[in-house]
Amino acid sequence: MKFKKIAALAATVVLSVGIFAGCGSQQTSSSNKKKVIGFAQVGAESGWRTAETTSIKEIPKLDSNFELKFSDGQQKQENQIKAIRSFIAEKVNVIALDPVVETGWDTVLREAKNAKIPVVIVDRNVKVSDQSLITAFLGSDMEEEGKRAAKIIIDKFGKDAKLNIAELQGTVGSTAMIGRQKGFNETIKNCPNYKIIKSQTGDFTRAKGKEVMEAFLKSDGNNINVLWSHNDDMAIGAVQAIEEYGKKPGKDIFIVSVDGTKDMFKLMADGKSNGIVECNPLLGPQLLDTSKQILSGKLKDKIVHTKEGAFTQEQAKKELPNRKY
Ligand code: GZL
Repeated sequence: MKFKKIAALAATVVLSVGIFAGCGSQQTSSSNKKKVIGFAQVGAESGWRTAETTSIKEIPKLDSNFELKFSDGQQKQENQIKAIRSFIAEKVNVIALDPVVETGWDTVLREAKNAKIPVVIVDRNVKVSDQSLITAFLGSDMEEEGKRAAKIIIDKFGKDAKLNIAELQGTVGSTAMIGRQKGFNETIKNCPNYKIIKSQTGDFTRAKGKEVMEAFLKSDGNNINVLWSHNDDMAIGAVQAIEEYGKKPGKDIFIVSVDGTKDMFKLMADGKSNGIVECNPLLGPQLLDTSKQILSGKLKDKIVHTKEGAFTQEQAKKELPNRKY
């Protein structure tokens, strides 16, 4: 009888240790479990975008406690919304969104909030009815970029010059397009003879930028003094169109664009462009840092703007070797 009691007691002890250890191991494994960031990217429309994707995909190399789930939205909002819903279903720790356009996000971001998943808006911004849907924003001041682009033109020609400007707009409804256009137009208000005679979207791509510039040149080629392009890729397409039209880009037509890609710096070093406003795509480290702060409950700043510069043709050759994207 005594032996049986001891055996039963021993079995109970083993079982409870096992369960505890199991819990403990679950506890340990969950604390060792990697943190997952789900990133809903705009697409792959430009050199800038590719550089941003590369930078964010490198997060797990910067910190092996983090894993990245990536979705390419192919420049369609419905794809990005689907991606966010799948991240919610997969119970990621943080959702990062680079929104193709500013509006139409309230419903899906409320679903993320109800699932208690923090959302970090990266690069472009969103317009939502309830700011609590967004935990943090990190990216550029796009209005400032537009102002800097206008300033390069004013510094070159003076505010009293008579200038006809052709504008290649970015993706309609995106923060980059809205902000840059606003900043540029506000700055040239003080230049009574600056006229935007052509303005159309090239959707941030080289192909569309070339196509739209061809149409501008066909209808008014001899009257365009300046090309203002919301990004480098459309300007690169436009340079091809200008050359095929028989004019000299950077000489017959003064060209200013935004991003600061290597390809654009090469064109500017060759004298085919005149000004570049930098927009930093290397947001991976900042997204990792912001995610860590959020997950440890110590978010420092809800809004973080990236630091950027502006460059003219004279600076191109010297700056080109420094370009990281
Ligand atoms: C700007 C970014 C823009 C780039 C383009 O922050 O969203 O989108 O300027 C890219 O090159 O397509």
